[in-house]
Amino acid sequence: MDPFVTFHDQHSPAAAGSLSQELMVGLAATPKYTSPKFFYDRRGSELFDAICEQPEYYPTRTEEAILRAAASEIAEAVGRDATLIELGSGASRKVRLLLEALHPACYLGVDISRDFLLDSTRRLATDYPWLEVHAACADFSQPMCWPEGLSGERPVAFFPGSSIGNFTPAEAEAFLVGLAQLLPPGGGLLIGVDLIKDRAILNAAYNDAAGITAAFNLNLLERLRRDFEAEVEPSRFHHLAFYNEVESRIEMHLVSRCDQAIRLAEERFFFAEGESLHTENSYKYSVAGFVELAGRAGFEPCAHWTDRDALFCIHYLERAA
Ligand code: AVJ
Repeated sequence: MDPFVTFHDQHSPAAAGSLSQELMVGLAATPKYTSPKFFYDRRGSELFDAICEQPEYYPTRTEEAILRAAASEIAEAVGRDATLIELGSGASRKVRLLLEALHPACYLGVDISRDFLLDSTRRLATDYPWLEVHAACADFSQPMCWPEGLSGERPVAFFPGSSIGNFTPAEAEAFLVGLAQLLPPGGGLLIGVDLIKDRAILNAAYNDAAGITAAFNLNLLERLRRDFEAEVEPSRFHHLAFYNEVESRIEMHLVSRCDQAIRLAEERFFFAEGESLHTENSYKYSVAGFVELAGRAGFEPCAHWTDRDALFCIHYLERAA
């Protein structure tokens, strides 16, 4: 039997042209950059899942442990019959740790990776027959609106994995302002945020020994070839990731091994040997630092949960009236 998922397509194919435009703006900039959302084609989403299994990559297993340990407290804070909206739902694995305790009226998974989203929400609908499941293919880094027809008493956004760390603090604040506008007063935000910690732990997490993070980073170039018909040779770049203590962020780069050009559409972009393409930032926050940022965006802190080693934090906040 085909499990029932209501699909909302908010990511029009017309956006493909503007995606390629967006790539070209970053490639023409100094220093060169691309948005981390370009990592997540099907292969990229699979590689990201593999990163989460690496022993050095503590965020996923730590957040899952917190969710497991705090599920009933989280449920108490959030309340039953919510409309649970997961942003960047990916494999929809983490939400499973909450569904029994939370018993939401409805689940909406939002992700930019269409096939991946459909597969994972279908599995969810199969495993939780009592749950009304929706899927929205959307780029939530852009203004969006909730699709029609979601049941539930109160929308609660679930934004796990410290995905918020991909934004600069100013962007994160603007993003939360936009999110607050999508929520009624009293609407909730359950958000996972990676904590500032010893740099050795951070550097190891983004330089796993098995080379999965490197493959994830380099897949961006494979993807430029596959989906954007770029001329680029991924083996002419190498993975670089390090903690920038001043900015409280991990930076990921693809560093050119030689002087070369890559071609996208009709444009050529020149890289000197050693020049980098900045592919990702992953900001880290203190508990107080994040509460302050969310407060400026109109969210009031209700509760937060961390692990014993203070590696990761889950905050529950409510939109101020
Ligand atoms: C999905 C953005 C939270 O920053 O840790 C993991 C992505 N990049 N390893 C992170 C990522 C390299 C991840 N986020």
